[in-house]
Amino acid sequence: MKKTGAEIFVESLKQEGVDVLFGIPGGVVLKIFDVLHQQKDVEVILTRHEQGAAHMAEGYAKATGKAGVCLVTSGPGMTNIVTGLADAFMDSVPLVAFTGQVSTNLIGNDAFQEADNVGISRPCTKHNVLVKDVNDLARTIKEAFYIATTGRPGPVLVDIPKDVSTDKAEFKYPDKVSLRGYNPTIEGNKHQIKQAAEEIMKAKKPVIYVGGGALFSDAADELLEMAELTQIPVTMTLMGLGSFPGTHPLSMGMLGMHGSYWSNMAMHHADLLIAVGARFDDRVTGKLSEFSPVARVVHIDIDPTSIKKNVHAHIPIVGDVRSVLKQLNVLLRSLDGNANERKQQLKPWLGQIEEWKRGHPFKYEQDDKVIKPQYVLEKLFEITKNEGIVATDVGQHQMWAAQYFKGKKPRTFITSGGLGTMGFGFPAALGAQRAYPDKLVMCITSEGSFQMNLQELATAAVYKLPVKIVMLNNGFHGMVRQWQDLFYEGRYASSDLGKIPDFIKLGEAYGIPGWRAEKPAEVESVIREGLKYKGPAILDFQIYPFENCYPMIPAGGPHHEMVLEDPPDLRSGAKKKPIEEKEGELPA
Ligand SMILES: Cc1ncc(C[n+]2csc(CCOP(=O)(O)OP(=O)(O)O)c2C)c(N)n1
Repeated sequence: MKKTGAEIFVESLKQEGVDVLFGIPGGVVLKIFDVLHQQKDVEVILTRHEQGAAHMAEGYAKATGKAGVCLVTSGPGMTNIVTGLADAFMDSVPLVAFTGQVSTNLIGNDAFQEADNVGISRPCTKHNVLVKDVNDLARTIKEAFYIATTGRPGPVLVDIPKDVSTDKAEFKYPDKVSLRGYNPTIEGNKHQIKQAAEEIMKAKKPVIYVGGGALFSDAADELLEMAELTQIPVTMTLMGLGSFPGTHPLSMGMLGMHGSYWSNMAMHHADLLIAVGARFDDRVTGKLSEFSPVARVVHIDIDPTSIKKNVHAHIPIVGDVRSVLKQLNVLLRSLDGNANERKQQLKPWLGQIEEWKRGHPFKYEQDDKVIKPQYVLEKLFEITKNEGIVATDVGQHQMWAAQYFKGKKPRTFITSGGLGTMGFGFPAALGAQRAYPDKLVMCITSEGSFQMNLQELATAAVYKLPVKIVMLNNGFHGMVRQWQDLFYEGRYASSDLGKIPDFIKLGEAYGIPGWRAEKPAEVESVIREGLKYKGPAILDFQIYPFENCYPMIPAGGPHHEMVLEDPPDLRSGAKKKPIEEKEGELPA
């Protein structure tokens, strides 16, 4: 029996094992929403903004490794997900976005709510396609999921005109996909892997530098094995956090602009870098001409276009990180005759790293008057025993979360790394919470970012998604204010947000309770109250507004020239403008 395009759409999602999609209806997708409404296998989460839907799908995907799915209407529905597509593209998130389109006979007519969805999304999707015939719909959906989740994952957009959703065709879901020209390499080249193993055993100052690719390929076990076999210290990018246990003795934590002193120094002095699923992003490399000046580079990545893009690789290995590390570990095991000898060989290097660490640990001063953001995060980490999933927004709070919340497990630190999208954190946390309803999910945010998607409080309330919103409220676009303090003589151009709105009252309007801490002594009880509450909750920490995030490599600077603390004139407060209470603003 023939089925409508809308029925084919829903059956195809079921075949892909999709249990939830995020979206908002509109004229051209009403038929699809109507069919979705009449079945129970695929839940529809109605968001309050399409951007929220796209980030929820990303959060779901980042937490599970499965494709996240969103469905929106044509025109403004589609343009509202562009930030989500670009975000997913930069962070290699498997996202399948379905957009409605005007009927095929109207395309190009400037019809109501017509937009060139394929044209607009071309530079920010891994693949996109307009379905012109209902007979192509099932195959196109199969291909979309395949492309989104294989190779280097990424967003795929499928544009479905209204008549395609109402026309009928026989439904047969293809068993497999065959795409000419798309064949991701999985196994690494044996010769190059042997070369890499030899370099690894020879190196005296090696560093394993891990990016998000290690998480996407689920390579945490293989990575741990390699590090322990070779005793090589591991540093992670923001996207790679969680791929290696942050509390492991070989972990150096995050590197880059706000990374640990010791990991950046190790990068600068290394004689060998083993880059694992990382892309040498500028926030990591700093000044390229002075980046790891003496190191030889082994670069493992599934995406051949990432290799040698920014930094020369002496031994390039194209392949799936997990498969390549498995191959490499077999060789390393056979080459490593004497583990003790290996430890002796690296002793001076590991000792040097320890010394850097002891000399310049992460530090902050907490008195009994004003709350420091780092203190809140340390307490939260201690109390939650590193059991939950954290999704962050973008700014200082994101960097502090990366430094102080040393995620132990893969897929528990969800953040917008590449695009740096403020407004990502809260919807992403909701997506992760939908994936794992019984896990503790926290959104670490600040008032600037949170206000970019706060409408999703309604989604949290309606679907009873118990995300804990941990707000490090400094009344500023804090990261912008930090740069203005350091590089613009303290002129706070458009970075002062003030104390508006009152987030506790805002939460009340949505039926979401909140707790506020204004003094350090209140921090612990606010965390405990919020965590005890069964539903979504807002924890509003009124933090010291002028705290700066260190270490910091000034943009374009080399790794060994980190700024470690406020310059003396800043610390004396000479350049700081007092916070004024403005008319119409709510009191702190
Ligand atoms: C959508 C978007 N707009 C602007 C920026 C530029 N930006 C980066 S950090 C930042 C300030 C973030 O402020 P807030 O969310 O309050 O976090 P804080 O730094 O105070 O912790 C801004 C405006 C961005 N990253 N994303």
